[in-house]
Amino acid sequence: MLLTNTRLATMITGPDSEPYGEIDSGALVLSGAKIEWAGHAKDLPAQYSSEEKLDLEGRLVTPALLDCHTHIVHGGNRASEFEMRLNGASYEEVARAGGGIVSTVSATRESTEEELVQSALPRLDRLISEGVATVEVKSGYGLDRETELRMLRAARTLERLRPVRIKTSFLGAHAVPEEFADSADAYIDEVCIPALKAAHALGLVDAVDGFCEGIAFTPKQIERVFNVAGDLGLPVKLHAEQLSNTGGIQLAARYRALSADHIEYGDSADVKALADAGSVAVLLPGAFYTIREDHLPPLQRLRDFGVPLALATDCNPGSSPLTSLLLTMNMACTLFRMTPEEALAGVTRNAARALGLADCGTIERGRRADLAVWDVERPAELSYRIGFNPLHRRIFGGEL
Ligand code: DI6
Ligand code: FE
Repeated sequence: MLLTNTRLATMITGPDSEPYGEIDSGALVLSGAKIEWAGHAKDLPAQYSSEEKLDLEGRLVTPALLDCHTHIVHGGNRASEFEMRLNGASYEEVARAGGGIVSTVSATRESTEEELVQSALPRLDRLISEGVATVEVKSGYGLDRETELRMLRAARTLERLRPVRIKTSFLGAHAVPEEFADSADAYIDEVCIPALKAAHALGLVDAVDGFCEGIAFTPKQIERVFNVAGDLGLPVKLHAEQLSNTGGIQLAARYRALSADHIEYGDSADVKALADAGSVAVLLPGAFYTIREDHLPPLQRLRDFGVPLALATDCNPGSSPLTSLLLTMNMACTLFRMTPEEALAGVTRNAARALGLADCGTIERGRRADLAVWDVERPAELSYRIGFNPLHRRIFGGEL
């Protein structure tokens, strides 16, 4: 199929290329699930001119978006806790009313696999409606073997129910469950690691994640999980330096993590370690906004060291009940002062890299034909608007 009359933001950029790798009068040839040819319309090889044509009427085509950090599979929500807080309830009162992460763990444990799937679908559909083709989904609200596996199975099921690619991350080291209060080490050894091995044996795990933080796990505890990931041949990533600096980024870099995520409290040495490791920095402005954080991630340092920047929703019921990647891009520009070009690279090329995917995220020959067609004049509009969805159509694996 030949797509004509279009502008392409290829997102292949370098010192000599146009911003966004933009091609003004572009054409695209798709063959099966892949891009066969992309470039200036005037350079289109004659052999393709007899293909079935789709006139895009001058619209902008970008790579389809990727949400590379989500917790969209979970039970319940925390709206009542949100409301209690805004009515003046203290942290203790919220906790006594069963609030916080433990309430999501209880709700998830009480949910069947089918219920987890059904409650995740509307969130997934919101993402897809904005041109998303790949979504990473974490476990981490089960914190027991059975429920962690159920979350991951639900995540895999989503891929069968919608035209979308799902990448799973095992996040058993997300929080210490109540039954292991004060024995986080025992939780890691007796539950988290055996659950990871079981999930891997069932083919449910694409990567291993953890929450390295004062309120969660220490680098030493995460390291034990990462060692098992290494034995199983699984890549790692880490929630690091979100609320304080506990050495998570350094650990992630030592294990050549795909990404370090949040990283508001990362310092210069941390940024250098990420650069040396080739890891992606995944910034999550939805969580920054929701918890009203005021410590900005070290953006200029990350740029100076050439660390690839990705963006994601962090969609979760506590710190980021956000299901819009376009709004995420706007927040990254407004709150973090990222440029619209960085924001688009953050949900395409660099998000693919954060997931270890080499077959998508840019528009070029041989890549998957996962594309988004937008009713916009220029790519910056994708980041500029607040709560507006200009998607014209999405192409997934070459399918309109
Ligand atoms: N970082 C966060 O902000 C959330 N988890 C994490 O690893 C909080 C999750 C929740 O409150 O449900
Ligand atoms: Fe998260």
